[in-house]
Amino acid sequence: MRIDVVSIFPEYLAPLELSLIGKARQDGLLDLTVHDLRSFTTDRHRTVDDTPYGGGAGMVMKAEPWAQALASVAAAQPADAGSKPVLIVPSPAGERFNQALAYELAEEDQLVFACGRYEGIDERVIEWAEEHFTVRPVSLGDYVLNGGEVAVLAMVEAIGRLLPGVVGNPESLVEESHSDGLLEYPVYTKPSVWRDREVPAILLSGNHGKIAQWRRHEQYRRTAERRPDLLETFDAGSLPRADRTALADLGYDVVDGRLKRRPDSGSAASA
Ligand code: JD8
Repeated sequence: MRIDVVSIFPEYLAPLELSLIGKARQDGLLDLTVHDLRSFTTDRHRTVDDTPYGGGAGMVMKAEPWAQALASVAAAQPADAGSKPVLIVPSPAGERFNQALAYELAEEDQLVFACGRYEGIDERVIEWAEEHFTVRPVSLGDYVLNGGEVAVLAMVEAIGRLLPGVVGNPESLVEESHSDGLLEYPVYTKPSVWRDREVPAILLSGNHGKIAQWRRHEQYRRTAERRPDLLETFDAGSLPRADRTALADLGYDVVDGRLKRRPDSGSAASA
């Protein structure tokens, strides 16, 4: 996969030279280039912003440098590529980024990330970009950041780790939080007793079937307690009886392959 990032703070993306993503780049699994938007300005002051039409506080990012930068990146798309590159525009007004979108984007040949700053990018850039890209405004979450770089760091890591060969043991991707629609189970390591706190005995039993069942039930408990919204879309179509019993203990019944919370079931934490 090829990833291009455009930002006025290219050094903000330096963490992508480290750890798993950095190694993937060194190993040729990920071709990632960061571009300085100011390289695409033509005035002496390398101007990228101006005052907003209609008034209001702050500045807006000028359209022309963005068009020059994005056209330059789009041109780098290999000629044989079947589809337009995807342009991801981090924005508090975007669709929510989640694991499903990470998996979807990990299938693309090329991703381009446009890191806005100030009050945002002139909207005409987004309209113009539709001719050259599949444009996806994407939000990291329902809170306000000062620009798109933090979101790009998170998205590139979430997407990059899904690429073949990046994570040592692909099996570890299967059991992760959100990959199966649930939060992940708690993990423990040596010593088995730490400050008078013991590791759950089942994990020391060597009974792998029971351990897998305990971990799954812990996923249900944690998800019911911390992210009940995820249980609304969880596919409960083919659960073993023990799982249905564990969910019933948490106040959830399986109805037509979906989980339905019993009105009288109080909070999951008290289950
Ligand atoms: C891009 C400029 C700052 C946003 C005036 C504060 C993503 N989940 C998210 N929250 N915030 C962003 C985000 C914020 C950005 C830009 C992404 C470009 N800002 C602006 C509008 C209000 N300032 C984001 N992904």
